[in-house]
Amino acid sequence: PKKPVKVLVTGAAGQIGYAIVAMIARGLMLGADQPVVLHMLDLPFAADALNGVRMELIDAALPLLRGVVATSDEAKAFEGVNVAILIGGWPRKDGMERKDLISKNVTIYKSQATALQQHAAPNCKVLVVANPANTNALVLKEFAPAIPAKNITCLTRLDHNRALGQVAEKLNVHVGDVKNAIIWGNHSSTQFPDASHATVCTDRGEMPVRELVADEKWLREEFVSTVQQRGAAVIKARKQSSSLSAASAACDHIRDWILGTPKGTWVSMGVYSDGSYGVPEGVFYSFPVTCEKGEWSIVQGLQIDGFARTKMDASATELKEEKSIAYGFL
Ligand code: NAX
Repeated sequence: PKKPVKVLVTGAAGQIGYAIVAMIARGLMLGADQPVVLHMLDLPFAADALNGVRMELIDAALPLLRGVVATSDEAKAFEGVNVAILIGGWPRKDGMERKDLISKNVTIYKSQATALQQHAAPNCKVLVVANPANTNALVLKEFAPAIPAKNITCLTRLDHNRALGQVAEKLNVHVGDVKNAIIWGNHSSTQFPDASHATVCTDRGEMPVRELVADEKWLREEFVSTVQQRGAAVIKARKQSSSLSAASAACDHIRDWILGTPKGTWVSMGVYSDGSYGVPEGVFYSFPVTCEKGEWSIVQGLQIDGFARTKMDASATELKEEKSIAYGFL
């Protein structure tokens, strides 16, 4: 029998937290044969709600779930964890400026970096979901220098999955047959969703999406803006932000990172830039990656045309701005 893996979910009393803990405890993140111990962190004011989530997990009688820790103490929450999903953060409220959002979250991620470095298992893998996700990941990296930068990532898989979904809808094919979309850049409206390398598995073999869509204007305009604006469209419809799709994407992200991406398939992950594709170093940027044996690597050698270049640079510029705002609060 496998030894249980300890998985931390912060912001576990929130919307995404509520959706993801059940997915993790049912094996959707680490596999159907991998027992887990869930560590759930939320703020003291949410302690009752968090305890309610703990009660429901017990009531769900989940065979893979070998223990639950529900706490508002960071040290206790990070103790010995192998995987950390950081969803807790200061929410964006109406009229709040980006600067204010960054400043509130810098404080939180600075403190969590300390807890991560002091208490987590040595090779802990970290996924930052809370916004501004790329910049929160950067703050975490800066204040947890003992943690290798490659162990810290941020979530752009939801945007990636949205891109696959839009292609599938457009071509009326199964989403499982579409692969190798790319999200470049920031998890924000400057992200560049790129389907120019994506393919669809058809009766005639693997076909480029570009050829099947045969509508460059759709790929450059409607597709890009629909994916960029999808989060806002869900809020408008649901009066609440995406949560089941975000939880599902976070499970996909960790599963592929730890168990590996299928041969010939890449996914999008926000990682610490090494300067690939002319992206500046020193920011967390979303790239196409493949994963093997628990390590991601950036897919190299893809052709970047002038259109893509402009979009990729614009998102990099925004990330550098966010970085300088965040550093102003450090
Ligand atoms: P909720 O407001 O429902 O939940 C957030 C929870 O975090 C709350 O229970 C809150 O008490 C808790 N929290 C706040 N500060 C904390 C701290 N210091 N330690 C522990 N817990 C803390 O938000 P939800 O809809 O679940 O979204 C969570 C975060 O995900 C937000 O920042 C949101 O912007 C971000 N998102 C990121 C996405 C991505 O693709 N990267 C997509 C979905 C989502 O919008």
